[in-house]
Amino acid sequence: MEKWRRRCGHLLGVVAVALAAGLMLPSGEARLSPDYYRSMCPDVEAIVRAVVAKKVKETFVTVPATLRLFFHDCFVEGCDASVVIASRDNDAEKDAPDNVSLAGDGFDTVVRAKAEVEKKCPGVVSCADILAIAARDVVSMSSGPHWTVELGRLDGLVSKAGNVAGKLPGPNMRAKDLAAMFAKHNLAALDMVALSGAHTVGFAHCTRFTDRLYHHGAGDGAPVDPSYNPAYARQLMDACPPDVAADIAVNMDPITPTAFDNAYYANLAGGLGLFTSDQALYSDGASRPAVRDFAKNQTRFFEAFKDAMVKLGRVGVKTGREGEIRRDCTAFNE
Ligand code: HEM
Ligand SMILES: *[C@@H]1O[C@H](CO)[C@@H](O)[C@H](O)[C@H]1NC(C)=O
Ligand SMILES: CC(=O)N[C@H]1CO[C@H](CO)[C@@H](O)[C@@H]1O
Repeated sequence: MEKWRRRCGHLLGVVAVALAAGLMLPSGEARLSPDYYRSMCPDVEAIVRAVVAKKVKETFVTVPATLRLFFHDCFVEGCDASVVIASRDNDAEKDAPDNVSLAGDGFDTVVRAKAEVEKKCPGVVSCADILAIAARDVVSMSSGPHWTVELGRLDGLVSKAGNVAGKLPGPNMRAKDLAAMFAKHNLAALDMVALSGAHTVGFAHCTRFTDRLYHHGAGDGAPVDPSYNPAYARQLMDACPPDVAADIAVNMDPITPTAFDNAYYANLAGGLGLFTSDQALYSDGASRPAVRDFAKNQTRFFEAFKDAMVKLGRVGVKTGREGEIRRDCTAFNE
């Protein structure tokens, strides 16, 4: 509240109303608006969309890479493009072990979109907002839902590899622990289940799940996680032998890997969840009804996903002195 007040202090006429709104809404929410750039950069969404479309055409990886980059950005320091910062000493957020191989195409999308936006409206659109728009666009460009993106985030002033540990979910987490982690960001269990549906596109490196194939229940004579569909487990073992190279990856959705659809949820019911954290959404009785519902009705998955993405985009939004409009998305100003 103190920072809110400092920022709005000069707007004496509206400060009372703003404070009242600020009291009623969770932090961050009151400051974002779909019309934020209406006067400063009215074409920002069209500019970003054109860059994203071109990039998706070049490589599909743009879709999962950009979507995941947005998620990781928001969960560490809030949605403030802190994950985009490149550091000379390899100690920025993106260098943390937990960045778990964020694909370069997500970063490239933001950098290219920023370059185009700067040509039209220099110095007014944040990298955090560009990433939020691009994450929406890649979903709708892979036949997923489209939603209105709230704008007005500033770019953060902090990006440290050391701040990442414990903030991002791991592939071996249980549903209960995932829900607890998402709850810290005002995301309900249902939002967590819906957002996990992002695993309907993209790739995962073998090393992220081979423990389920070769080391499950060490020494009990049943090394394959029994919650895997046996045929799927064999397919994964073919793709990812025990001595697999670190850079080998598989599709996360083995059925429709490049379509943003609800196949992910039907997969879970059939034992085709790649990670423990995916399969857990079905094996846990608390989240199973939502998985079943999304598997049955794609419209309901899309509605829940849109709502959850808007809520994700409100996490830890920076305003006033907490942030800046970066000139170069990969570096702090000055
Ligand atoms: C619920 C907890 C989650 C866990 C445990 C998790 C974990 C992971 C892991 C381990 C990978 C594989 C990374 C690699 O091997 O390169 C991955 C990939 C991915 N995740 Fe998640 N994730 C979660 C939630 C989310 C959310 C909320 C989103 C976005 C809304 C998301 C989007 C993606 C995408 C699109 C990929 C594919 C990336 C690519 O192909 O480059 N994930 N996730
Ligand atoms: C799917 O859900 C939507 C929204 O709740 C509903 O309008 C629609 O009738 C449902 N479709 C089916 C086939 O149940
Ligand atoms: C895209 C990116 O910067 N990935 C980095 C993630 O962190 C590892 C170290 O843990 C780096 O080697 C990667 O370059």
